[in-house]
Amino acid sequence: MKYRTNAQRDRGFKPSGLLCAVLLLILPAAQPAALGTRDTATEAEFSVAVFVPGVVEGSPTYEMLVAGVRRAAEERPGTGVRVIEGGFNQAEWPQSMTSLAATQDYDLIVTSNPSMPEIAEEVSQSFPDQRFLVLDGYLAGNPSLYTVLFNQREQAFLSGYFAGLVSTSSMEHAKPGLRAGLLAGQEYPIMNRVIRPAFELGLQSVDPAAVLDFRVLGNWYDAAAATELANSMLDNGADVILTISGGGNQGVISAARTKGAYVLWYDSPGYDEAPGIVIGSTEVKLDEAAYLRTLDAIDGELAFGTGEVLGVGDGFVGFDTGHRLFERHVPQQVRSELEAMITRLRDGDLRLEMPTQF
Ligand code: RBF
Repeated sequence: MKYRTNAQRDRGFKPSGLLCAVLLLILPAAQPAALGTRDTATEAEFSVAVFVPGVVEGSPTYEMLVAGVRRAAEERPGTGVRVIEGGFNQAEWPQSMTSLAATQDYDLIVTSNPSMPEIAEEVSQSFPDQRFLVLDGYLAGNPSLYTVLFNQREQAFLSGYFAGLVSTSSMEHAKPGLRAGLLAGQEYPIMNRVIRPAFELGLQSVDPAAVLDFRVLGNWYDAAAATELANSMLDNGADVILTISGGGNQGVISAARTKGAYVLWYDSPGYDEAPGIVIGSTEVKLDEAAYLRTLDAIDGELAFGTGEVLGVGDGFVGFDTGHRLFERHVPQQVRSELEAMITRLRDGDLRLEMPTQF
């Protein structure tokens, strides 16, 4: 049972399975408003605020963030979680984070994306006792923060290598030559200096003459604009597109469906989004990292002041090669070449270090 009111918890409320089922049916109707309104956090023994810089739906990393923190809270009774969606206006995030810290209601604020360590650091100047756990970003040396960065160099390289194999394969929609697209929600240091070049390096490991068509959506939600950009990439000869654009990802799928092309998902397995179109998916275990580090924080064991980097060798970055749709739609030859590359990364035979300074 995920959501108990404080009153229910105080009475030692333990709903039966049947009651749970009934509550699950009526709760959404009884509480239709925003995620943040169901506030079980502030009177809990340990209170966690999850600040989502954007909206949860449609963004794989944010969906994993919320799931991971909730899982940790369920495992430590007495932990309250409140999820706050910060929306797409990035200029408002520092103020929203400041307001959260100013309440002094939360033992921990958890958030995720590469721009958030800096914002948390800024807030910590005014509220040094507030603790932050930031996923998908890096900052070491501030005693208020713990950060977890994923090796996106490895991740983007694997995606590019797979795109290259697909584009040069005998698969139905593969066109002659190697030309692949990458659609980014916006430009930011990790995108420009890590993801984009590593994706291109992956393509060129298959064919040195490979061409990358890089486009920027300019936001993390506009699916119609994403369709237009994807159409343009496909008209220019791309046959496979990696999309990292939040809600824009659905627009890329539409274009690929109409024109006959392939889409690569990035942060979590996306095969079920469009079987036969989304044919490859890297993944970061952001949910697992959020779960583990939130547990550590609840248990008083999180080493604030440090930043960690997790990659393929740690089991936190990978390519989902076990999915039935991957096995169904991708030829054996392509799958085994990809597996060989994953093994090289896992064994440290190929090293792609993740920079932490940008
Ligand atoms: N990724 C999303 O899927 N949805 C978002 O709303 C989103 N917003 C972001 C905002 C900023 C300022 C930055 C720097 C990145 C954002 N990302 C978003 C990208 C995300 O953090 C991550 O880099 C990518 O998902 C690749 O792992």
